[in-house]
Amino acid sequence: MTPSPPRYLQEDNLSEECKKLLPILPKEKGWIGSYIYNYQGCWIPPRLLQGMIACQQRFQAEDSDIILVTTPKSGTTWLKSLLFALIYRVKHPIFEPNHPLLVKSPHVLVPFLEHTLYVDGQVPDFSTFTSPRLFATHVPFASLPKSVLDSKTKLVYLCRNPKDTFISMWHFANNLRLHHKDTSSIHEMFDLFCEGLSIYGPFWNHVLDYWKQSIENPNKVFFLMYEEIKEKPKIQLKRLAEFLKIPFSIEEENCGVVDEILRVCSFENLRSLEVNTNGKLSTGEGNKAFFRRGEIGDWRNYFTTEMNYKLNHIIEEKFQGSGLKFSYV
Ligand code: PAP
Repeated sequence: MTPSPPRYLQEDNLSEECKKLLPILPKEKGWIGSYIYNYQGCWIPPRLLQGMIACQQRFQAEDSDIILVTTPKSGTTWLKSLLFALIYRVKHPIFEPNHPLLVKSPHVLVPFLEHTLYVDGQVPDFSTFTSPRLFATHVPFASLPKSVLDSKTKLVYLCRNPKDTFISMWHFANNLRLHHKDTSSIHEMFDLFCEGLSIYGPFWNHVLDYWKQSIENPNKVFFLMYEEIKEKPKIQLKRLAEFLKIPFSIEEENCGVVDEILRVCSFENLRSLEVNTNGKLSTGEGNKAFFRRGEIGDWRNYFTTEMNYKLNHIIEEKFQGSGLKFSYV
């Protein structure tokens, strides 16, 4: 039996509101066969659009909430696990042999708002969430629920250099596309990415909007790159703890809490766990799809000189004057 694509990419049983909206939105073919629509400047498939709108209408942020915002394939799974371990380290000491991260996917422990909690227009049950509540989202700044902006909710933003982001997305899409009979080549997908046509894209707008917010409002938005965590994991984890106002104590540092969080959340450790090897998400994806290679610079194994030239040119054009610099490009 051919497995179905993940639930968030299916287009059946959409709400009446969403069905009415779709025909008036700009539409393009997505990477995986279904269409993506442009809403509030962001390219998004219908079911995620439904989730995004439901979330905008109904999500009531609390001052203590922490929301991880990422561009897809920038290391969301990694930062979800780091944040979970960091924030709940009193309730779940990292040395516990049955720590939740050892038995549950980071995507279950830190659910996406539009992608999981609101995707079918359901009313999420927040009663089981511990304060501070920790959520994730991929939505652009302009599409965040108003209550997130009006409250003291903190946003942790993560992106990754666009070349590795594209390669990671391309691999992920290839996995999903096995269920369709569509074989767009890397070049076709690359051209779409360059035109801004990627899920939650354009990539540059997503990154630049949060970058600007992190400069204007540094107590609200903490901006991180995948490469920065890879290069200096300990320093970045400690910065994150300080931003969230839960710094590590000297005792914790001396007892190796910081190192142990990094070890538990490392690619090698998470990938080898039973849950992340054989487990599946409720959306239908195998957890192992989120642990591919976990390295910087894999784009070098795939990019032609032309692709490199083209993306360099776009990076230069889109980010010039912003002060934002990607490394390893
Ligand atoms: P999502 O946005 O769909 O949730 P996300 O977790 O951002 O996916 O992307 C997965 C990428 O993070 C994969 O990158 P790759 O394709 O270049 O390999 C995955 O390997 C990487 N990744 C997952 N967990 C870790 C980790 N613990 N450390 C470093 N990289 C990781």
